[in-house]
Amino acid sequence: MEFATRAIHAGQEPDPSTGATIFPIYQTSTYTQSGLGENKGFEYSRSGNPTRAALESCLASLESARFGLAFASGLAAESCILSTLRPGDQIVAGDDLYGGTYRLFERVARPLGIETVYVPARDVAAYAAAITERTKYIWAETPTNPLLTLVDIAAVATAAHAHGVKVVVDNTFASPYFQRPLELGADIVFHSTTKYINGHSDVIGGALMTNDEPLYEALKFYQNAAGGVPGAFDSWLVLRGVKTLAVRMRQHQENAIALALFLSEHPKVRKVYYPGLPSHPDYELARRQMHGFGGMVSFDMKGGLSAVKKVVKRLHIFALAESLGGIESLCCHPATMTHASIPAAVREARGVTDTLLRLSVGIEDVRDLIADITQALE
Ligand code: P1T
Repeated sequence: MEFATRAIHAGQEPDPSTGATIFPIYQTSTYTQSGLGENKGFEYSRSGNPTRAALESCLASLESARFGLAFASGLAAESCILSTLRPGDQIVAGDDLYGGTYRLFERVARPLGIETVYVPARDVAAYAAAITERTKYIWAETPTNPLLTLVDIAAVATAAHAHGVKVVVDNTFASPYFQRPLELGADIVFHSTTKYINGHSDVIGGALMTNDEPLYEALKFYQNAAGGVPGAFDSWLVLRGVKTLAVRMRQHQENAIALALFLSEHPKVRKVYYPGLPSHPDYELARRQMHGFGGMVSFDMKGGLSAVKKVVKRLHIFALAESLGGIESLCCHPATMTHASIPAAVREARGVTDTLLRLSVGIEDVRDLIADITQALE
């Protein structure tokens, strides 16, 4: 079955007891057992819940994976991956990352003896050169948040596997509609399902997918043992949201392309970051490794922070807000919002300047979006 069909049907047979076409919300913490050691596959909802299981099967199908695990947030999914590491282990990560991922590495993992080494995100040779006998994972966000840099997943995977290192890809920005990292050689792909997968800005969630059975068993153990699972209702909302992923992503992209082109010609804009622009340094890689360019556009404004403050105050349709990937358009100032947990000097050195704005381009009529930005920049 093709992607859009699987997004609607995978893991969701009609309910055998009632025929309900839409998968039910199994809002239960426990399951009555018919005898000692006799159950219908579920014992306690931290260990497993049918609604969550349907979501896990659906997301695994969309990422071309055999196994999927759902979590209460994207960071809970990331923490589960970190749980497989031990003191002394090392991660090599691209240097443009969501601020919360950086905080998890620096303020949770590092004090436990797990070190992260950062390399320029698009430099394949730098990942390979940073690998030591302590390296367990290469960790790549692609496209990156907020600068939309791409990591060549196939090339990084080849270099990593030559040293027995596994590759973790944060696929939140692209969504599986536009990019499937496991098909390119990654070992684990994860999402903040809060974003495009749910798509309606009403759930916090996460998921990870893999084809590596021993790794899946270890991750599933931590999902239950550490317990960062989503509730049945949130699982159901994500299952409902993901049904429209294909149509949403096509419209996000159409609107994003129009906005990126508009901003590229605007006199108050210094630089536009969008991998679908032929001027983007990763445009050729994007065409090779992705099936589209996505709905996120970042841009650097001329003038200083005061000009940025005025623009964000004047936006009407774009809400000034963290997060992304919902049907409504959002504008974020990474330096003071999503990436504020990165020390200013580190942030500036990576290009996340005070004049950078990040747009999550929604699926409203693009004429209204362009009009909103036009009046705000005037
Ligand atoms: O917020 P949570 O569901 O825990 O997911 C964390 C996360 C992980 N990876 C990426 C690429 C992300 O963008 C995020 C969350 N990001 C935002 C809230 C944001 O506005 O960038």
